[in-house]
Amino acid sequence: MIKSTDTYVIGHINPDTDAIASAMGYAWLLRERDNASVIAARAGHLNPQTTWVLEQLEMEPPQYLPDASPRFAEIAHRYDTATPDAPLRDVWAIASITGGVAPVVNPDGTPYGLITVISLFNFLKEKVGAHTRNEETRIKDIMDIPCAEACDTAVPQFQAKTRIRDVLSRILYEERSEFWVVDEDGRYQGVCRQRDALNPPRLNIIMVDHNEPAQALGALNEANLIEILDHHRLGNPPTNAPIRFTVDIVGSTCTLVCEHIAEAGLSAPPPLAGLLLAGLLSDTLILTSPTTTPRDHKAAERLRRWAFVGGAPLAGETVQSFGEKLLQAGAGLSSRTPDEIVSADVKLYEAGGLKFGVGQVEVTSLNELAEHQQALMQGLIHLRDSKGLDFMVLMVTDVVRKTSRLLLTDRLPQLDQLPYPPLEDGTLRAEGVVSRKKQLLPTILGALSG
Ligand SMILES: [Mn+2]
Repeated sequence: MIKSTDTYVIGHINPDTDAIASAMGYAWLLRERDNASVIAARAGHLNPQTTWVLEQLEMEPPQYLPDASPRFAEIAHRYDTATPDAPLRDVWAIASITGGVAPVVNPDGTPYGLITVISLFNFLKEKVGAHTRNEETRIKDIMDIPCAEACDTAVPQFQAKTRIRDVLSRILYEERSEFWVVDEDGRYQGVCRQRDALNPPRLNIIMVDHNEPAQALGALNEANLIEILDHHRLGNPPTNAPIRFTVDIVGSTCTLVCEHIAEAGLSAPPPLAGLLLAGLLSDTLILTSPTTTPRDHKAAERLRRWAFVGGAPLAGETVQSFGEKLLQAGAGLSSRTPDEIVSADVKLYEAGGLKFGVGQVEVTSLNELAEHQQALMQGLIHLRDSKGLDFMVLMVTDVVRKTSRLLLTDRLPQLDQLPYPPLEDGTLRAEGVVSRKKQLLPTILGALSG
């Protein structure tokens, strides 16, 4: 259950291993060091590499949080309930405590009706009459009547997981000011008040491994952004208050998390250390990508020491052996559909008046490209059209030979000056290019602005 009193550490959409691992690692550090109520989350589905590594380490994936818009669960008050045959005095007691509302719930858990100030007034009006001709009716007798008779049975119901803003206009135009909150089976979860729906509590969000709203979970502007920990180019949203902001030139966000853990005088438990090492080795292609810095080597050394101890899931591995299995687990064009491959690790950008996406897929040999090239191009065109982009690029990266080939949906004149020679099969040869953020993206941005 998503709760606004918690803080969520979350990586980018289309999460890769660094995004998942850094969120889990940083959430752990904040709990361990600060005793904070912090939970790791993910903004999308796991890729095959991350799935593989979590299985190896016997770890659960973080909680799925596709958007930050507050939901009814956030504002549901779980008031005490009565059954429809209970005497009115029972619900009167509840309503006296809650400020005029009492839920009447069927024995199967579904709502029967709400006792509200208005429903009570209407009920008394009926019993006593407009001209108090029944004024001798005693309160004691009224209190013996089953509460079902005093209920409003037409109160709208909202599911706990429904976003409040999606039905806000309905709530605003409704005469009533209290509503049911129910679960997926229509069972009582609580009562919400109109005033709470107008000003719901915001989720606290810490962004890791990204800082651009376009790469973030949905409705980021409906959350409190409280911190950013990242290693990408800047494109961060404005905030109302100062926030802790760390963007540094290292090969992975897991490197930054590892440094913070060490600075706190702590050591990550072996499975978490293995996961952080996986994020680091995945982003740096086992410390060979041009994004790799001495700090990444130092972090890998530290994580290796924590992760490969006797009795741990990765006992007996080396950085190289673990890294190779990891890259192998995410690689290949055969195990997924072309649509899955092109959308699994895609990032969207805007520059020079053009919207575009850059996807990346890893292979252990470029020989397998020819067989899948046409299908991948179809997948890229689908994605371009469904996202309303001007063009799509797919980086097919050979993680063994550390080089890439590029598939480009559109031969725009601006892209003619890219320094990658076209080959006979229509792909571009990007010799030695393995990093989207440090090599390919700056080159494309340069071409579009030039
Ligand atoms: Mn990263």
